[in-house]
Amino acid sequence: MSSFDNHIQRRLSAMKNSFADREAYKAMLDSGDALIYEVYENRRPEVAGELLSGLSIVHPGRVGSEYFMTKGHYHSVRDTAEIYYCMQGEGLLLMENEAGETAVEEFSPGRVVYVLPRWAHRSINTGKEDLVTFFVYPGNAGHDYSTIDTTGFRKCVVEQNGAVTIVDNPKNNLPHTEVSFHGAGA
Ligand code: PAN
Ligand code: ZN
Repeated sequence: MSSFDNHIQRRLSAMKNSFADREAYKAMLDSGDALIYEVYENRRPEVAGELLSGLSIVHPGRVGSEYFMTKGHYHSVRDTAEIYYCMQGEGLLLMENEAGETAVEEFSPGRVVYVLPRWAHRSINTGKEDLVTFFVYPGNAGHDYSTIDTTGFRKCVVEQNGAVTIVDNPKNNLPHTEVSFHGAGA
Protein backbone atom coordinates (compact mmCIF):
# COMPACT_ATOMS: atom_id res chain seq x y z
CA MET A 1 0.00 0.00 0.00
CA SER A 2 3.07 2.26 -0.13
CA SER A 3 1.92 4.19 -3.22
CA PHE A 4 -1.04 5.74 -1.36
CA ASP A 5 -0.54 8.97 0.53
CA ASN A 6 -3.24 8.78 3.19
CA HIS A 7 -4.39 5.86 5.35
CA ILE A 8 -7.55 6.00 7.48
CA GLN A 9 -8.40 3.33 10.05
CA ARG A 10 -11.98 3.28 11.30
CA ARG A 11 -12.46 1.44 14.59
CA LEU A 12 -15.60 0.34 16.41
CA SER A 13 -15.41 3.27 18.86
CA ALA A 14 -15.79 5.72 15.94
CA MET A 15 -19.06 4.08 14.81
CA LYS A 16 -21.27 4.74 17.82
CA ASN A 17 -24.42 5.48 15.80
CA SER A 18 -23.84 3.12 12.89
CA PHE A 19 -24.82 -0.33 14.15
CA ALA A 20 -28.47 -0.94 15.02
CA ASP A 21 -27.96 -3.28 17.99
CA ARG A 22 -26.65 -0.96 20.73
CA GLU A 23 -26.31 -3.71 23.33
CA ALA A 24 -24.20 -5.84 20.99
CA TYR A 25 -22.16 -2.73 20.12
CA LYS A 26 -21.42 -1.95 23.78
CA ALA A 27 -20.61 -5.57 24.62
CA MET A 28 -18.20 -5.82 21.70
CA LEU A 29 -16.52 -2.52 22.55
CA ASP A 30 -15.99 -3.77 26.12
CA SER A 31 -13.85 -6.57 24.77
CA GLY A 32 -11.71 -4.31 22.51
CA ASP A 33 -11.79 -1.59 19.86
CA ALA A 34 -11.97 -3.72 16.70
CA LEU A 35 -10.67 -2.39 13.39
CA ILE A 36 -13.77 -2.32 11.14
CA TYR A 37 -12.44 -0.78 7.91
CA GLU A 38 -9.53 1.06 6.33
CA VAL A 39 -9.22 3.50 3.44
CA TYR A 40 -6.08 4.24 1.41
CA GLU A 41 -6.38 7.50 -0.51
CA ASN A 42 -4.62 9.14 -3.43
CA ARG A 43 -4.52 12.82 -2.46
CA ARG A 44 -5.52 15.33 -5.15
CA PRO A 45 -6.92 18.86 -4.91
CA GLU A 46 -10.57 18.70 -3.86
CA VAL A 47 -11.89 20.71 -6.79
CA ALA A 48 -14.14 20.08 -9.81
CA GLY A 49 -12.17 18.51 -12.64
CA GLU A 50 -9.99 16.38 -10.35
CA LEU A 51 -10.71 12.74 -9.45
CA LEU A 52 -10.22 11.30 -5.96
CA SER A 53 -9.49 7.58 -5.75
CA GLY A 54 -8.31 4.89 -3.41
CA LEU A 55 -8.93 1.54 -1.80
CA SER A 56 -11.58 0.70 0.76
CA ILE A 57 -11.01 -2.43 2.85
CA VAL A 58 -13.87 -3.60 5.07
CA HIS A 59 -12.80 -6.41 7.38
CA PRO A 60 -15.05 -9.41 7.99
CA GLY A 61 -17.16 -9.62 11.13
CA ARG A 62 -20.46 -8.66 12.73
CA VAL A 63 -21.82 -6.50 15.53
CA GLY A 64 -24.64 -8.72 16.79
CA SER A 65 -26.18 -9.96 13.55
CA GLU A 66 -25.19 -6.89 11.49
CA TYR A 67 -22.20 -7.21 9.18
CA PHE A 68 -19.16 -4.92 9.44
CA MET A 69 -19.61 -1.92 7.15
CA THR A 70 -18.49 1.63 6.46
CA LYS A 71 -20.17 4.62 8.11
CA GLY A 72 -21.73 5.61 4.81
CA HIS A 73 -22.43 9.11 3.54
CA TYR A 74 -24.00 11.42 1.00
CA HIS A 75 -21.70 13.57 -1.05
CA SER A 76 -21.94 17.17 0.17
CA VAL A 77 -22.31 18.23 -3.46
CA ARG A 78 -25.30 15.95 -4.08
CA ASP A 79 -25.00 15.90 -7.87
CA THR A 80 -21.75 13.91 -7.84
CA ALA A 81 -21.52 10.20 -8.68
CA GLU A 82 -18.95 7.52 -7.79
CA ILE A 83 -17.63 4.26 -9.21
CA TYR A 84 -16.54 1.24 -7.20
CA TYR A 85 -14.62 -1.72 -8.61
CA CYS A 86 -14.60 -4.83 -6.43
CA MET A 87 -11.17 -6.43 -6.28
CA GLN A 88 -11.63 -9.03 -3.56
CA GLY A 89 -14.25 -10.44 -1.22
CA GLU A 90 -18.03 -10.54 -1.10
CA GLY A 91 -20.42 -7.84 -0.03
CA LEU A 92 -23.08 -5.30 -0.84
CA LEU A 93 -23.26 -1.60 -1.57
CA LEU A 94 -26.33 -0.30 0.26
CA MET A 95 -27.68 2.93 -1.23
CA GLU A 96 -30.61 5.21 -0.53
CA ASN A 97 -31.78 8.62 -1.63
CA GLU A 98 -33.67 11.46 0.01
CA ALA A 99 -36.93 10.33 -1.66
CA GLY A 100 -36.75 7.14 0.44
CA GLU A 101 -35.71 4.69 -2.28
CA THR A 102 -33.22 1.93 -1.41
CA ALA A 103 -30.99 0.11 -3.89
CA VAL A 104 -28.55 -2.70 -3.19
CA GLU A 105 -25.73 -3.77 -5.51
CA GLU A 106 -23.69 -6.91 -5.06
CA PHE A 107 -19.90 -6.75 -4.72
CA SER A 108 -17.96 -9.70 -6.09
CA PRO A 109 -14.48 -9.68 -7.63
CA GLY A 110 -14.44 -7.90 -11.01
CA ARG A 111 -17.84 -6.26 -10.56
CA VAL A 112 -18.22 -2.51 -11.16
CA VAL A 113 -20.87 -0.63 -9.18
CA TYR A 114 -22.04 2.84 -10.17
CA VAL A 115 -23.38 5.17 -7.48
CA LEU A 116 -25.79 7.65 -9.03
CA PRO A 117 -25.66 11.31 -8.00
CA ARG A 118 -27.83 12.01 -4.92
CA TRP A 119 -27.56 8.51 -3.45
CA ALA A 120 -25.99 7.83 -0.03
CA HIS A 121 -23.79 4.73 -0.01
CA ARG A 122 -22.31 2.23 2.44
CA SER A 123 -20.08 -0.81 1.77
CA ILE A 124 -20.93 -3.98 3.72
CA ASN A 125 -18.75 -7.08 4.03
CA THR A 126 -20.99 -10.16 4.02
CA GLY A 127 -18.12 -12.62 3.46
CA LYS A 128 -15.37 -14.25 5.45
CA GLU A 129 -12.38 -12.37 3.97
CA ASP A 130 -11.59 -8.67 3.49
CA LEU A 131 -13.87 -6.79 1.07
CA VAL A 132 -11.51 -4.72 -1.09
CA THR A 133 -12.87 -2.11 -3.52
CA PHE A 134 -11.26 0.61 -5.62
CA PHE A 135 -13.28 3.84 -5.74
CA VAL A 136 -13.15 7.03 -7.77
CA TYR A 137 -15.28 10.16 -7.42
CA PRO A 138 -15.18 13.85 -8.35
CA GLY A 139 -12.72 16.04 -6.48
CA ASN A 140 -15.36 18.54 -5.38
CA ALA A 141 -17.84 15.94 -4.00
CA GLY A 142 -17.13 16.33 -0.26
CA HIS A 143 -18.65 14.06 2.38
CA ASP A 144 -21.83 14.60 4.38
CA TYR A 145 -21.72 12.03 7.19
CA SER A 146 -24.14 13.75 9.55
CA THR A 147 -27.36 12.93 7.66
CA ILE A 148 -26.69 9.19 7.87
CA ASP A 149 -25.17 9.41 11.35
CA THR A 150 -28.35 11.05 12.64
CA THR A 151 -31.03 8.79 11.15
CA GLY A 152 -29.14 5.73 9.91
CA PHE A 153 -29.94 4.05 6.60
CA ARG A 154 -33.50 2.81 6.24
CA LYS A 155 -32.23 -0.76 5.85
CA CYS A 156 -29.73 -2.97 7.68
CA VAL A 157 -27.91 -6.00 6.33
CA VAL A 158 -27.84 -8.85 8.84
CA GLU A 159 -27.17 -12.56 9.02
CA GLN A 160 -30.42 -14.41 9.67
CA ASN A 161 -30.46 -18.22 9.85
CA GLY A 162 -27.08 -18.23 8.12
CA ALA A 163 -28.27 -16.10 5.17
CA VAL A 164 -27.50 -12.50 4.18
CA THR A 165 -30.78 -10.66 4.79
CA ILE A 166 -31.90 -7.05 4.24
CA VAL A 167 -34.20 -5.86 7.04
CA ASP A 168 -35.76 -2.56 8.13
CA ASN A 169 -33.53 -0.53 10.42
CA PRO A 170 -35.36 -0.46 13.78
CA LYS A 171 -33.76 2.97 14.51
CA ASN A 172 -35.12 4.63 11.34
CA ASN A 173 -38.77 5.71 11.02
CA LEU A 174 -38.52 7.62 7.74
CA PRO A 175 -40.89 6.52 4.95
CA HIS A 176 -39.36 4.11 2.48
CA THR A 177 -40.07 2.02 -0.59
CA GLU A 178 -39.20 -1.50 -1.72
CA VAL A 179 -35.55 -2.42 -2.20
CA SER A 180 -34.23 -2.81 -5.70
CA PHE A 181 -31.45 -5.42 -5.83
CA HIS A 182 -28.87 -6.04 -8.55
CA GLY A 183 -26.65 -9.07 -8.28
CA ALA A 184 -23.77 -10.29 -10.41
CA GLY A 185 -26.17 -11.95 -12.85
CA ALA A 186 -28.40 -8.91 -13.45
C1 PAN B 1 -15.33 6.02 -0.36
C2 PAN B 1 -15.60 5.89 1.13
C3 PAN B 1 -14.90 4.74 1.81
C4 PAN B 1 -15.15 4.74 3.33
O1 PAN B 1 -14.07 6.48 -0.57
O2 PAN B 1 -15.23 7.11 1.72
O3 PAN B 1 -15.39 3.54 1.29
O4 PAN B 1 -16.50 4.90 3.65
P1 PAN B 1 -17.00 6.14 4.53
O5 PAN B 1 -16.51 7.38 3.86
O6 PAN B 1 -18.48 6.06 4.51
O7 PAN B 1 -16.40 6.02 5.89
C5 PAN B 1 -16.36 7.01 -0.89
O8 PAN B 1 -17.48 6.69 -1.05
N1 PAN B 1 -15.94 8.27 -1.09
O9 PAN B 1 -16.78 9.22 -1.54
ZN1 ZN C 1 -18.73 8.47 -1.66
